[in-house]
Amino acid sequence: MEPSSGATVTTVKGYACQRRTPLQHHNTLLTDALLVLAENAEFCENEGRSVAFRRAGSVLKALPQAVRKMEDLQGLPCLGGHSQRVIKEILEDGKSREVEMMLQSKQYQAMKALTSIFGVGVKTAERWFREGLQRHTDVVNSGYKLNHTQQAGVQYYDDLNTPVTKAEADAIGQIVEEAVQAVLPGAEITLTGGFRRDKLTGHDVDFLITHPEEGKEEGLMPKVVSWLEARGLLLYQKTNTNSYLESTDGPARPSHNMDRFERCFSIFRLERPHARPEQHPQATCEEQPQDDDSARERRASQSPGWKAVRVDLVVTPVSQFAFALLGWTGSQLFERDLRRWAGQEKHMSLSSHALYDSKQNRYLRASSEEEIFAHLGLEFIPPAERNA
Ligand code: DCP
Ligand code: MG
Repeated sequence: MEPSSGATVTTVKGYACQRRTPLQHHNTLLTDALLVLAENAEFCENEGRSVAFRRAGSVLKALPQAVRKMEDLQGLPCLGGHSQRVIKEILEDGKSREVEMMLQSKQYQAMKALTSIFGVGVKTAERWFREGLQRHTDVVNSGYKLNHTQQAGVQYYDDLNTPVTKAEADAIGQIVEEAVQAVLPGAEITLTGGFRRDKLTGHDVDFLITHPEEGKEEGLMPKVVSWLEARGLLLYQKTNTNSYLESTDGPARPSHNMDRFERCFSIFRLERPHARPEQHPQATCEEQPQDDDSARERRASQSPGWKAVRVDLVVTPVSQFAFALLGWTGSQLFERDLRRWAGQEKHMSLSSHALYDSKQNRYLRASSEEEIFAHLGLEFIPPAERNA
């Protein structure tokens, strides 16, 4: 259909991995609303619907200008009827009633609060909500038995829900670098995730660790963890060895190295710059149970000399490094569409470990992200433009 006169016509490709999506864009009012709908669908365990709203939002992020009228949307991919209705309402009234109501709803608010506890997924949050819990403090007061991860989640709730800054990510990077060099000289660490896409803040800090000589990285994670623990730098850690075999990454499995992929989910104890004299973490833990508003205010006013920060560490053999780097840089939607593009358009299977070509029946090697994009027949998109 020809766009009516006056419409700004923009061509946008259908897969997020074919588009350049900068961090700053021109349609935040619309994308924030679509994100609420996506989150709500996720809380209802409707992944398809959630991805559909995320895709619609992602297309708007890639536009070079603000959408002003519905005609501006002509020819754009991934905009379903529901997304278009919401966009129309916002363009006309400045807001969407559906989204406003959702933001006000007890269920949305509770699901948002409960799933923001580290270690709590949608299923658990849903059960707790049905049982009357609405906030993380309700969980503390409920007397429910929490697993090790959830205990850390409620204990460090305030810190873990305070965005991590780039400066904090860099400070953590120095610590990880020191730990890694101490246990395996010559090993290399790389900051990935949102910070590699130039985000200014994140919910965690993601690192890849490798060694230029294949095999040297084996068994590295437990040593790094011990080094950090011996210095009191970890408040929590859960190390998965062999995560590749357990993963559901599908057929993109190289026939070797796969049991060497190690991952550590952790919470670092990061000293604040110019911190006041040492306060031991245990002292604060013991204060936690009486977590009412006054307790929280008291804690905030006597903020300890350290901050709890979520950190993900991944050890990868150098032969898989480029795949791990591409897979861990994100964004999540960019990754999802890379895998979808590989499967649907190229008959290939992409994971954070390898790229398998089903037509040639072989793995395609790569030592850089550029080579992987080339294998996939895609123009290279730099990390800062993968904010889909
Ligand atoms: N990733 C993925 N699928 C998952 C988990 C992670 O594709 N199930 C990839 C894409 C993410 C990257 O790993 O961008 C890092 O995961 P994070 O959850 O840390 O996401 P970000 O770093 O992008 O966001 P934030 O800044 O909130 O940490
Ligand atoms: Mg991250």
